[in-house]
Amino acid sequence: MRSSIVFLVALWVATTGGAAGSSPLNVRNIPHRRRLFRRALPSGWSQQSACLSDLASPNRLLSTSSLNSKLTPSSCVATCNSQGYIYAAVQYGDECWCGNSLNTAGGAGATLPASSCNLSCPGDTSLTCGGVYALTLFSKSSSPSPSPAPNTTSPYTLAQSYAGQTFFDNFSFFTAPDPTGGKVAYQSKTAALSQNLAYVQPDGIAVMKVDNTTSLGPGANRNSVRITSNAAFDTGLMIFDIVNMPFGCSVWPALWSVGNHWPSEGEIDIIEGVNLNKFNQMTFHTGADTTCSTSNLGSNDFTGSSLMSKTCASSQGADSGCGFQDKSTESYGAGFNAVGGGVFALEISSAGSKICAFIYFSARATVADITSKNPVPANWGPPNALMSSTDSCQMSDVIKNQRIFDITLCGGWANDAFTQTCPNKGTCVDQIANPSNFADAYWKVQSVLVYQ
Ligand SMILES: *[C@@H]1O[C@H](CO)[C@@H](O)[C@H](O)[C@H]1NC(C)=O
Ligand SMILES: *[C@@H]1O[C@H](CO)[C@@H](O)[C@H](O)[C@H]1NC(C)=O
Ligand SMILES: *[C@@H]1O[C@H](CO)[C@@H](O)[C@H](O)[C@H]1NC(C)=O
Ligand SMILES: CC(=O)N[C@H]1CO[C@H](CO)[C@@H](O)[C@@H]1O
Repeated sequence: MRSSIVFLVALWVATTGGAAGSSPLNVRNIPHRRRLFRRALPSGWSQQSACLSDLASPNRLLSTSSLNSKLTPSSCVATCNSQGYIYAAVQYGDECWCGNSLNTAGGAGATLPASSCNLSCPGDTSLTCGGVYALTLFSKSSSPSPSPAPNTTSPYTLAQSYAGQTFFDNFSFFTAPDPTGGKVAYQSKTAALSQNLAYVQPDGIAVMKVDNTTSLGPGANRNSVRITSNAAFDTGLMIFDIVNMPFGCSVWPALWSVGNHWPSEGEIDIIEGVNLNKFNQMTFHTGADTTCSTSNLGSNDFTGSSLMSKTCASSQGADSGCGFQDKSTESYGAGFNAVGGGVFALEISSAGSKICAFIYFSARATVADITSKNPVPANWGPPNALMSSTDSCQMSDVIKNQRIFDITLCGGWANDAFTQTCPNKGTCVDQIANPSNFADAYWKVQSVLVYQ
């Protein structure tokens, strides 16, 4: 909730499983009349090129050669395969060349007409075994072994369920002034229920909203809702199934978890944004340990955009945390609501003293093992945001997390970003008076499930 950074945006198009195009076999260089090999090649091997140029030493395309008075392409490939090489080539009739890389530095490896590989093989004269400084190349595919079947047994069991008519029973309603300086008056449970700012629909979906019916005088605070779970969790997997999220000019919603003491017990922002932002921002804040960092991550470890700050340790006045921005417009605001929302998962785990926390988002179209309540995060692919600590970053820096939903209005971030994200609308505070500005400012929550 305390982060105040807005950064690069990039459009991301979800890939759906379209039919993979089959690449046509390149038949151009295969000689018509003469077969290259008759016996099957060893498993994983295939012909890579019909005829390539070679050069004299030291510019040979492959590293190792042997002579074989009974040479055929199959016997050469078998020889190279048995010696652990990934390339094989026949040349000059009786030469078998092997190697693990192609040395093209001197210009060897250029494609020649297939007719240049026209010398017959001594082991079978109906076949060709290259030519003069001309070779036929074979290679072993790099990953011939089939990958093991994924483990579909969840490491988790369901510990807490917030859903349906009892959704609000295990949350407390926060009524203090907004710590982020927002122009809101957070309502008690009784007041929120009586004003229909918090209720459960007959279909079991929980709603939390900003007052969108009352006209206010200048400078007045607008009624809103902020709830905190009674239970706190150090580790586990929390799955939030959200049907609709609040957005709009001056609106600053967040779904986040925080410990009892800030920042020493950490904070994780799962959904956060302001005004008309299109992309969700996710942020990890830890206590004072400055070795908690995201600078050790590789760019393929997560799918979001890593924001500027990579030091997760947060304090008053230096509270950027380790931020990530989702690349999908389905992750936030109008784009999120248009697809019926989606599922966010927060996993906090530890391996020894190492902490690993990630946020995973899937727009409405489902993750089967989440739907079936048998979640296996290891099968989901890279998360959208990730903090995976070095050994020195202590687990105790992000513990005792509680979950909070809130919708604040204006306040630090929404004010600062207002003219940029809601141009020509005056100031953020100007928005507060008119209730029609808050028609879209509501959460609809299917469930919050906590697995441990
Ligand atoms: C084999 O190919 C080489 C190079 O293209 C050519 O010079 C030679 O005449 C060919 N020999 C036969 C018998 O086709
Ligand atoms: C599959 O995952 C479960 C839960 O983590 C674990 O208990 C089990 O040993 C795993 N099975 C295999 C074959 O790795
Ligand atoms: C208030 O918001 C609700 C959605 O929660 C919407 O259905 C209703 O039309 C809004 N009312 C006004 C007066 O904007
Ligand atoms: C963990 C916790 O607070 N559980 C409570 C949730 O609310 C129900 C009542 O609806 C209680 O019975 C549980 O103890």
